[in-house]
Order: sequence, then C-alpha cells, then structure tokens
Amino acid sequence: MTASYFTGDREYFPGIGRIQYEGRGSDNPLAFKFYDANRKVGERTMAEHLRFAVCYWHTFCARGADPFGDDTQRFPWDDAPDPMRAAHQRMDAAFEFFTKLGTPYYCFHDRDMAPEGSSIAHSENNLAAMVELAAQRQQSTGMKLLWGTANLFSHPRYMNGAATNPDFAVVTHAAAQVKAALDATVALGGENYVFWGGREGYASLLNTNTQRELEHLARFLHAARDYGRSIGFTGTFLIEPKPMEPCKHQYDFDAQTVIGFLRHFDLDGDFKLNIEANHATLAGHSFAHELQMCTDAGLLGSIDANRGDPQNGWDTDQFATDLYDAVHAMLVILANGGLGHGGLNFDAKVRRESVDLEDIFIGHIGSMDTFARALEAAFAIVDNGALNAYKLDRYSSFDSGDGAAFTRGALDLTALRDLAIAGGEPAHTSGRQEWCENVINQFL
Ligand code: XLS
Ligand code: CA
Ligand code: CA
Repeated sequence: MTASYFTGDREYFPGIGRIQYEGRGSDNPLAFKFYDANRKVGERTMAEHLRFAVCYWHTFCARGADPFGDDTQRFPWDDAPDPMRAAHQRMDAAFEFFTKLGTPYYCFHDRDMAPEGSSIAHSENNLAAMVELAAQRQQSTGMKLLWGTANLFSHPRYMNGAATNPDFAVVTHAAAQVKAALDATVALGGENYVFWGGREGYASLLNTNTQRELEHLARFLHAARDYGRSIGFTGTFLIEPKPMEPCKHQYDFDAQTVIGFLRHFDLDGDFKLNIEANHATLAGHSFAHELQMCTDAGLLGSIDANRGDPQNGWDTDQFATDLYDAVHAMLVILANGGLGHGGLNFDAKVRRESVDLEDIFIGHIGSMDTFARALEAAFAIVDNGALNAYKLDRYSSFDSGDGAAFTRGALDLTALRDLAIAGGEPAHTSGRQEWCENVINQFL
C-alpha cells in the first residue's frame, strides 16, 4: 500500500499511506475532512491557494525537550552510529512524510539538514552532501523548497547575537553560514530565503550600542542580498519578525518595525516579510493585523502558520486549529491576491506528551483542514461582497469633492478649518463592528 510513497530503503512511518480526503463525515484521524487538494475555490485549487509547507526542524529534529525536561520523542531515524548517517536517515524520513502527507513544499535550516562539523569547511561539506541527496529526493518526489535559512541562534558563539554581535569575528562566522545556506537554497531551487533574528537583539542597554548593531545588521543583509543575487537567487529574501524569545528585546519586533527598517536601509526591493502567527500574538497583535500591515506595504512574503496559547506568554508553536483566526488571516491573504511565491509553512510542533509518530501527521492534517475551511469561508465572504461594500462605503467621503482634494494634498490646514466651520458638527456614524462580526459567523 505504501511502497511508492517512501524514498529511501527503509520505511519510517509504516502503516500510514498517502493521506486522502475523506470528507467531513470521516472518523479516520489520518484523513483530510476539508482539505481536498484539487478542489477549486474560485479560479484556483485549494493546493494552489494554500501552498502548504512542512518545516524540517520541529517535525524531524525537535524531540520534545523543554527547559525542565529531557527529550520525550524516540524517532526511529535517530538510531544511527554517526551524525551524517542520522542526517541521511532523517532526510529519508522527511521525504517519506512530505509525500505521504501531500504538501508541495518544505523549509529547512542548514543545521536541521546537516550537522555542524569541526571547521567551516567541514560544515560546508556536510551541508553540500545533504543538499545533493535532497536534490535527488526532490527530483524523485516532486517536492519543492519554499525557503531555506541558516540557524544563527543555537551555537554558543551566537549568544551575543550573529549579524549584530559586538565581536566582528562572530559576524564573519554568521556570514560563512549564510553563504553556505544561500548556496544550498539556490541548489535546491528555493523560492525564498529567510532571516529570523532570534539573537539579533539585546538583554541590557547598559552593554549594548543599538545604533551600531542595527547598522551592522543592515550591512550584513546587503552583503547577503548581493551574494544571493550573484549566484542566481531570483527569489525573495524574507525577514521574520518576533518581539522577544530568546532575546529580551529583538530588533525585528513586529511587521511595522521591520517594514520601517527595510525602507530606511533601502532593502525593500529585495526583502519582504515572513509572518508567524505566534510571533504576532507575542508582539501584542493579532495574526491578521501583522498580515494586513505587510499587505498594505506590498511586502507580504510568506507565512508561518501556527498558534500560541492564550494563557501563555511564550512561543508554544502549536498547530493551527483556530478557525476564526484562520478566516481573518485568509481574508487578508485573498485581499492581497494570494500568497504569491510564499506559502503556509507549519512552523508547529506536537506537544511534548504527543509521542506517537502518527501525532505528527494528525497535527498537520488538522492545520491543513483548518486553513481549507478558512479558505472556503473567506472566499464566500468576499464573494458575498457585503463586508467589502460596507468598508468601501465607510471611506466614501474621501472619494469626491473636498475629501478627494484632501487626499490629493490640495487642501492646507487653514482650508480644512474653514471646511469644518462650513460643515458644522459631523454626524455620528456607526462603525457596525457587531454586524461585521456576525457576517463572519454566518459563513463558518
Ligand atoms: C523561531 C522561528 C524560527 C524561524 C526560522 O521562533 O519561528 O523557527 O521560523 O529560523
Ligand atoms: Ca517561524
Ligand atoms: Ca514560533
């Protein structure tokens, strides 16, 4: 039943075949209830709208450890005599998982795919060997790379930052890693390249020159951009905002901070944003707010779809199951004209207590179903048109006459004052939020 879906010489998920769409009535935990890849929603199929990706790190590398306890997962691909053999087995397991689940894309950090070696050259060789294998696996399965990235936060050398480290020697090591990760991304046809600045921030202003660190970050990103373009990377560079964790304060705090940074340092022609739902909530925003800020700026690049926990103030990276939240996100994505070359990457992990291998499938299936439902609901809301018509009408006083003259910059402050006197006290106009919220519920 499963032979054609695994790519190595060993099957890591025995008993699990290609996940099928069985519809809402199915009680099979290993079947899609809503995600039907080829079903058309408007002009595009569900697969084309949603462009799902699986992340390599949580899915195959995270073994359930937390700050208070050791690993709880026992992955069969870890039973290898040396780190490169383990990396090879992990890759076989990963491609078996991708193809059984039926997502078109995946994402990785350099260190997820290949272990760090004893020197820069050794690490580069390890990565190059694994990239060669990944290229073969992509070829035989049709899987594509949504984005690659470098892990510039786990190694102790990055404890004071990578591109923003006060020690130039550390910055050079970060550069070496990004160069190799860009080479890998290009070799695998990656459509995007991500920078998440986990340690690009600070713990205390008493020992930190924030102005210099931000200038160094911009200089580093320019160098990475120039190198990427020089080796033929035509995709989009992405910055992934997050306000904190692991740093007390991270420079890429939220979407608007990053948008301002990119514009200030003249990077907005090559860089867009990768918005993660749980990072949005950590910044005190909603997921949809962060997506909207990017859409308004024309800088929505890609999405890490997951969720936090409303009672926890940290990055729980749970699978996305909140339909209401996903509908709000899909409304913004549809208004953006879709995801472009981005995708919905499940930067999510099963709970420490979820130790069955099938839990990894079930987590992804649930999130894919959530976004499939959200897509259909959001599409119907847009198609219905009432909400959009109301939003347009709410601003109609700027569409003609003095309002339009104001938006053209044709009225100065004195002219506006004179209009206020001539017009008298404005009418109280309802914002109708309750009605708007009820419209959403009608389509769920
Ligand atoms: C961590 C981030 C990270 C990035 C890639 O919080 O989500 O996993 O997505 O480095
Ligand atoms: Ca992420
Ligand atoms: Ca996260």
